[in-house]
Amino acid sequence: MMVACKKEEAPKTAADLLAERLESLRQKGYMMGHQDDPFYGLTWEYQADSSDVKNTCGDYPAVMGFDLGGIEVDDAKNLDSVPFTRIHDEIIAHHERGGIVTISWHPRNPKTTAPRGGLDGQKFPEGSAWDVADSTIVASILPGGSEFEKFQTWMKRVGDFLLTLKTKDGQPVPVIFRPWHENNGSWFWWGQNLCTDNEFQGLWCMLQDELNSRGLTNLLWSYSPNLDGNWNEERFLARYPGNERVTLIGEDAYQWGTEEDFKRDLTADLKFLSDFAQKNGKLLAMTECGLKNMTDSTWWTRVLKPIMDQYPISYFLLWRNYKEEFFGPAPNLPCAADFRKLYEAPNTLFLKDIQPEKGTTEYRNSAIPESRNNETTKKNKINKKNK
Ligand code: BMA
Repeated sequence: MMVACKKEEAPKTAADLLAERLESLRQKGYMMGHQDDPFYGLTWEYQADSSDVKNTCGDYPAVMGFDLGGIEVDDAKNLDSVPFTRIHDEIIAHHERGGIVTISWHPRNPKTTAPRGGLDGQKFPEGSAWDVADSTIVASILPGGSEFEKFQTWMKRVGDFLLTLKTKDGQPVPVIFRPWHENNGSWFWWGQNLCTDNEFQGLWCMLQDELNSRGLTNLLWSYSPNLDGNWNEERFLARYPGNERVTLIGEDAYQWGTEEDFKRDLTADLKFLSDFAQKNGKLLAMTECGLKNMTDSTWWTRVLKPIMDQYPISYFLLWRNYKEEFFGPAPNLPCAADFRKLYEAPNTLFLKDIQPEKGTTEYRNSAIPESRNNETTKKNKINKKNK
């Protein structure tokens, strides 16, 4: 007798479930994100449960961004002086409260960093990710290069850290992982003029293969060049690692120059990226963005939002609130009112907006506290949305 043999489907990984969650949340709107949100703000640092976003609008960002720069040389703190133990704990805390985590990595320059690593918090440029004096760095860490062995150790340390991102019951925390960003600019040692297209793709694959070999199936890989203004398929594909290696595409888009230039470039780019994402089945995001020090207090709702509203982005991530250089809100800043307007908009999603509704799929490993679900339904903007 012939027995029909049903092909076993591979079980969904934490990254697959995160991709599904992002896809489904996109139907509600786009999420607000903030780099280094729980560590420090404009007037405080390292206070439990504080956040400039929460202190301004009453809710945490849906997405929090963290950076691993420094882990490669075994530093105790990252390049922005945040202890890795703290980064570890806050990543898990944000996941446990139902939030989404994204991680970037600004590794030191493998050729010029001090032999035994660097000093915690070492900054620009010598030895850092921004040290671009030598344009052979990527070549030097690929197989056969002089720094190959060293970089293997560096990647191993990244893997070691990522493997510690587990919930209390041992489940891996899903992470949007975004290495080698802004690679179409030439300010990082992996940038446009610092390596060939082949070398860049070799670099991407080397890291991805290494982390895959560690069993890190919780990483959702994100490819994010910088604001360009001139994308076309040929230029974009030149360094794109390939559809099978990327789940989310996006770009880092700051307004450094005039508002007109920014609006024109961002509109052109999001048109290109959203078409590409749709054609290739990718998620889309503004992986970093902002206006330095919010010199225009209505920038979010007047400049950024009308553009974001037109494209199917999953989230936008404002960069960190550091004293000399901030991109997010804080309660006493002139931009606070505009941020609250952004928060009240029906299509912007904060932490409470992304909690699964009762009786629907659980995206997380741990249950959501009842009270938080109730809070969600009470919130004005949600009621507005349900009308
Ligand atoms: C840059 C600046 C730096 C910081 C780096 C990594 O854009 O904010 O001060 O060290 O990002 O977070």
